[in-house]
Amino acid sequence: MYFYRLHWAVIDVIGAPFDLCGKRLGSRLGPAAVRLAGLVEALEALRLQVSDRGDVSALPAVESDGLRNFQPLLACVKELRAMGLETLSRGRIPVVIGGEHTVAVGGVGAALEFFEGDLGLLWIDAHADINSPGTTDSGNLHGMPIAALAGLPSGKKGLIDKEWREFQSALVPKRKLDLEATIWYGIRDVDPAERSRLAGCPITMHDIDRRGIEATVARIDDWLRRSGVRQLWISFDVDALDPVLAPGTGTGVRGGLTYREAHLTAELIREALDTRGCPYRLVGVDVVETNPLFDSQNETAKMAVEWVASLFGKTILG
Ligand SMILES: [Mn+2]
Repeated sequence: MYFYRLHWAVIDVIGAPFDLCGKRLGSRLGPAAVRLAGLVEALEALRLQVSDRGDVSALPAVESDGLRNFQPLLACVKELRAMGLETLSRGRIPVVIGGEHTVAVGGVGAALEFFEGDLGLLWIDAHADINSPGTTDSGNLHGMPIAALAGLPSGKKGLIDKEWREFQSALVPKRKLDLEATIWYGIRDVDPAERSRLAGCPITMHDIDRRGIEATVARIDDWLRRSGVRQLWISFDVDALDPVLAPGTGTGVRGGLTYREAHLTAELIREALDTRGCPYRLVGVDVVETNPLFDSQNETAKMAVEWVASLFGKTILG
């Protein structure tokens, strides 16, 4: 067991300007947009100590017969994983700015290793992101990060299978993501092959409409307590938000979270984390899929910054 003391209030911001495994290019500009929207300043205003570690390197696209742009992705997530491990070992909280959602495997993989698999994952997203190479329609790896983290097989043969295995062994050799400790939140565009894989706690937009945010976040808290994990990683894809509010993403799906719903979610998660005796703690965050090429006046990046500030304790009356 690691002796681990969390220096609450110390955050490492890490940019991952990678977008070669998605549908549209442009989220490589996400880290710059989110920084310009004031991420570091917003966290500092909450009296948190923040250090901006800069960006991991992003290689150019390559032609191959295997998974599309697999090599640049592998290089990016390996570097991110190493930085994530360093941040965690110093007792700090990594806040990773994407880039597309594949970059989440870097940070989540690092946390799985560091905490020896004792990790819950809250995946806030329009999509379930649990395709594997054998089930995907698009072939885009950005729809597969959860399958990779959970150690699901590729369902393919040859080079694609070899690369998929290489990807998984580079991320989490032993401690895979436990799908029973995975919570999806805000999903509304789920492929048929993905439905049977949603083992943990899938919360759709329908569930949120029906029960409301407060009851739904209580369910998340309950699920985490029952699953027994002591660490939580939150992966926030801005496409969870309604595209009317947050157009700056390449993967928008109508019918997402409103501004108030998104903030109430973050505020209530913070409340749960700050409740005396809460058995789990927040150890890492991703903010991904911000794509300024589709945005209007950087609104989506600003929204992302405000959301992260709410998650870290910003309230209306302070
Ligand atoms: Mn996603």
